[in-house]
Amino acid sequence: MATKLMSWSSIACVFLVGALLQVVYGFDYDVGGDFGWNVPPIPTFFSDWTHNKTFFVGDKLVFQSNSSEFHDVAEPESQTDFDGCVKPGISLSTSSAMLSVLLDSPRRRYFICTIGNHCNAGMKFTVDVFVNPNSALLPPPPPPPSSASSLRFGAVSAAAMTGLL
Ligand SMILES: [Cu+2]
Repeated sequence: MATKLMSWSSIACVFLVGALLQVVYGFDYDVGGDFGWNVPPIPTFFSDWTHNKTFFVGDKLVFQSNSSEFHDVAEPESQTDFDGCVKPGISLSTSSAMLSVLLDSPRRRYFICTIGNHCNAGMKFTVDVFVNPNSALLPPPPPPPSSASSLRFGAVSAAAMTGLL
């Protein structure tokens, strides 16, 4: 019984530390899960993959392809280019089997593969990157009300008290 309780609390502890680390250091997402960054079985495969995920600043997208397939990763700058599978001037990666992309700011980003017809076949997805509400990197809260207004409040309450007395 005691050991069981202890193991459960250890698991909870590991989970909590994990969650904390995720907040501080971000989370690495393997794009496409176990399937990886390859030509998908259905065109909506990668948008389906993003569907139940919330991406935060500090998270990383890890693109990994099968060694038997050749892919790249490129970032169109607009929805129109993304929709049309328009190849941007610069690809993030042209040949490496693995690429890690840091989600560095809160904005929408578009990713496609520009090789052959892969983008039209479904090697494309968007991510909306949010500021993590639990992040320690949040900007400091606004300063407290100025001392002038609290002095005024003090004077008013002093006057009110004098009136009451
Ligand atoms: Cu490809």
